[in-house]
Amino acid sequence: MFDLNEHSHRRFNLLTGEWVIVSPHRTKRPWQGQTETSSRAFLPSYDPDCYLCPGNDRAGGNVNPLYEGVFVFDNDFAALQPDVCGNELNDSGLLIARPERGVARVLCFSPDHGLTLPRMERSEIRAVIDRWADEYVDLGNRDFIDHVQIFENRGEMMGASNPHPHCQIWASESVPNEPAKELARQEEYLEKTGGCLLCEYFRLEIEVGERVVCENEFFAAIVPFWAVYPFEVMILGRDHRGSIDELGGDERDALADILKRLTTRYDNLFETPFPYSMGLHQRPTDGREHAAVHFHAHFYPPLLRSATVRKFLVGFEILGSPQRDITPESAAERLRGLSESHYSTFA
Ligand code: H2U
Ligand code: ZN
Repeated sequence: MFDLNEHSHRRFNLLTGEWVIVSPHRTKRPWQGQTETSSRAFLPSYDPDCYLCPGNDRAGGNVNPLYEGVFVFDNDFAALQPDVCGNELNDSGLLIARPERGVARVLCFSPDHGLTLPRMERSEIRAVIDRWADEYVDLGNRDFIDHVQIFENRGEMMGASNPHPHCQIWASESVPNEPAKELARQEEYLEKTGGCLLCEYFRLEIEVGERVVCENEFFAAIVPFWAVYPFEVMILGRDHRGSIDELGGDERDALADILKRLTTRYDNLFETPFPYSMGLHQRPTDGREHAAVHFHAHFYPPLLRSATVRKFLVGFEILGSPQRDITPESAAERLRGLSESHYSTFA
């Protein structure tokens, strides 16, 4: 009998159409790794050398205002620029390139340099969500912008250049690879079944329960059945919404609640600020309806066994397909067992 907890197998990612290899037999007891001594020291509220703190200098002679809530500015080193032009390059169908226009922005969550999402108040996170919605709409409304990607790199391990709580927004002329794959899979499902792939998946996960980390009236944090990263999580909404601007006030509060609770559990896992890349996936902004798209967020954290032992996608994973040892079910169980009070407040 095929046993997901015993036998090597591969799982299908509904959203990308790709497979991940799971090797549960390799770590019968994954939780006996080293434990780190936790650091409860936090960064100061203001850092005179931080280019994101209120009143400080940025590149190119810009100065941050003495902002009080969230603060957004155009990235001084934008990866995409609005004013490139020209034609497609196509040499024998072998060398293909296109100009790509875009806008890159930086969004500070708080003027407080020392805060992080899990240690912010729900009302403060709600203000971030409101701004995400406004930026999605404003940037998406520009005629040359077909997609708005909001994402946060947290921690040096993930390449964040600054610990000040912030995220980035890259709005682009074309739909990037990952959302394009997800769009195709969701459209295919809608066409085949007449239903929404993630509405159905949400219902199934809530019914089964074993991969749910935490939930509230509108949202749940779920370790997806096809997770690649050890503690990968998707935040999924119960109701069908294509983008964050469609969320009502109660739903935005619920999203803030889930973000706080999930990131608190993450920090508590190894009693250390938990690095991750997270981002929102929503409807492209090309003016079409995209009824198939169900708004969600992905969290991809690299840590595996401790504050320093991380998963690397190397070898077979680059050349073949991703692989994991601990099962998504055991990762969810581990996250479920953690407190929703931040470790910095423990006695
Ligand atoms: P990351 O920590 O995720 O790298 O985001 C910080 C961004 O801030 C980064 O994209 C930008 C960098 O280009 N930045 C400015 O826009 N102005 C500055 O003065 C420094 C950094
Ligand atoms: Zn700062």
